[in-house]
Amino acid sequence: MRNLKPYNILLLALVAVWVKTVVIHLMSFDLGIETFTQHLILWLSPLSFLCLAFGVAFLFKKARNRNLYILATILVLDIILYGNVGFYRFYTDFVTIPVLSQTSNFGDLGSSIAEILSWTDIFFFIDFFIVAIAIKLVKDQQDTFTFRKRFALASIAVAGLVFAVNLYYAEQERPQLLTRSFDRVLLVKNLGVYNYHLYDIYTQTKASTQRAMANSDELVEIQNYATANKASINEEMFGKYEGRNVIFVSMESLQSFVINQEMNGHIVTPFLNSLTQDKDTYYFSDFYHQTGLGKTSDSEFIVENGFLGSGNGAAFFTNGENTYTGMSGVLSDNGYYTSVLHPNNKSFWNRDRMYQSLGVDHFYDIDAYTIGEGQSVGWGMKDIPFFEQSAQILADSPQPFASRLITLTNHHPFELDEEDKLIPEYDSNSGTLNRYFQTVRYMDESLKVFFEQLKTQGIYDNSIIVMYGDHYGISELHHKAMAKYLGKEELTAYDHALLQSVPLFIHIPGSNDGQEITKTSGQIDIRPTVLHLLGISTANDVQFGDDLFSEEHDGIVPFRDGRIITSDYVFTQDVCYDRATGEEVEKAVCEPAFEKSGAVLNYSDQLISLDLLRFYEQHQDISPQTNTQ
Ligand code: GP9
Ligand code: MN
Repeated sequence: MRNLKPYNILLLALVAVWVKTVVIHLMSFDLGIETFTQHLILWLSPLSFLCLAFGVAFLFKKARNRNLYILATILVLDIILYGNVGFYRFYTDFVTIPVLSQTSNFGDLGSSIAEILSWTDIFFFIDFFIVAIAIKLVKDQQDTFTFRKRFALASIAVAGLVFAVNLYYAEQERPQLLTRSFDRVLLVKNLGVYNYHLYDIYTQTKASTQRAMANSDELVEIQNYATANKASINEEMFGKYEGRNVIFVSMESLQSFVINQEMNGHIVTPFLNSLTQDKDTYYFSDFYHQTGLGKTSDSEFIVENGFLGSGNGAAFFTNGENTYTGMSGVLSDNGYYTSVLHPNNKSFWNRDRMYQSLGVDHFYDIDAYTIGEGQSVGWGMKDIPFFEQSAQILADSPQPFASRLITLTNHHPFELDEEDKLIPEYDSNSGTLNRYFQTVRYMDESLKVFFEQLKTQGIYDNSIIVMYGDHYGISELHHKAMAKYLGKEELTAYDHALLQSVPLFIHIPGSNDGQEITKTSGQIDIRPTVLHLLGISTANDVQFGDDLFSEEHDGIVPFRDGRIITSDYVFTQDVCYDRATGEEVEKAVCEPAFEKSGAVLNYSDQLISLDLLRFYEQHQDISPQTNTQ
């Protein structure tokens, strides 16, 4: 074992950096590490990267060079970690590569630098000093060891193993961490700062290589398609509500199957049910969510842009720095004050950055709210206090405003405090579905409170309120329980497709034209519908939605996963079903919908991954090739 002595310094360096890294993760970032597994992940997460980084040291034969490499490595890692701590103190977020290139952001930081840094921060470099002193004290030991390369290789193997175990536990904690969950706090919590940066480098490099190859011709083709397939406007509705405020409410996990239904004799959504009969509400009863991995953020993306999110992840995260022609930006350009109100941490779904790209003027995140005792459950602030405080924020906003409010209580795992349970649980084998009815009932109550508050605040009459379910709440995993509730033997792929229906309400006080609209439609249609009601043209927009009030609305709804629903057919798992009978029919019957679905899916992906809307300004005056002219 004498031969291993020269590597004592290496071992000391690894342990010192490791322990220090964990302590700093605990002390300097608010990662919400509570359970045993979360602590285990925290300890595991830096180790794989450190094994790799320090494993390279085995390749240096001379102790002097090896020690220099070790010290340099520690210094670089210390600077990275300390850089993140400084950034976090100011932004409560982690550094990303695009952020490093946005030096203008750092302007805000200038005067605060002195406040952010403190002399006690020297602690962040303690590992460097410990190892430097140890190197001074220990006499140079020349390496006579002959297996250096094997040790270097072994370090890679250990790193790989540790990383696999880390990922295993992280997946348990947060399923689909790398594909679905794109909150930087969650990434750092589960991967550690060093691996998080590797992941960031990987995603950003991939995106920028694809982007660099693109040119404006690709946008011209897509814009031609969008223009040629645009439904005509409804002259009577266009501009009818010009100048009104618009309040969008994204109703968390709300599916249509609870609307106008009972659960063991209990009405689930009394307030929303009343809107389905209301003289001032258009209720769209065959409306579908079109989200993919980005869940809530995808629904926001679709409503803002009028095209689908990414097929490979959450566009909010993978392409948050793109140029977009978001509805918020369009409304801002038309004199609106645009905002999003959502009492969650601002980095969740990369919202803080993406909202800038979409042209949102202000994001009221968790810091804009006062969460009193008993006002928080599950994922955060309860919907009722959220709506109460939000109504005040809206009342204080410059008018006209266009604001999106995103609810939170009706989120998996659907938890409630006793006093908020207004109906009992359901009695199936799925606790998730059983509790879902209760949280939906609570959210329905919160919407009633919101309407009352808007009236109290005097902003109700001059507003349009657009409310939609963001995505499904009950996944196919709960098919047995759902079958029981729906009174069916079992659920087929056809049933699952139709269960993706979420409600859409367009409530226009004083319109006196309320009705149920049964035409088949999807989230992609919200943008042109709302802009047209306000008298804003979408003739040159690169988007694929159709105005819901247009006579020409085609009623083909493409899903992000390739499923298609039309008023007559459902296409899922490569099978075509007739909606009149629910029976399987020849695939050819569904074929007319394939072209649109394929185009919307592919073009949406291209617009996102190639960042094509950065070419938009130059090309908005092109003469489109239309079928109708
Ligand atoms: C988080 C909330 C829920 O801020 O929007 O996100 P989800 O998990 O539904 O996508
Ligand atoms: Mn959601």
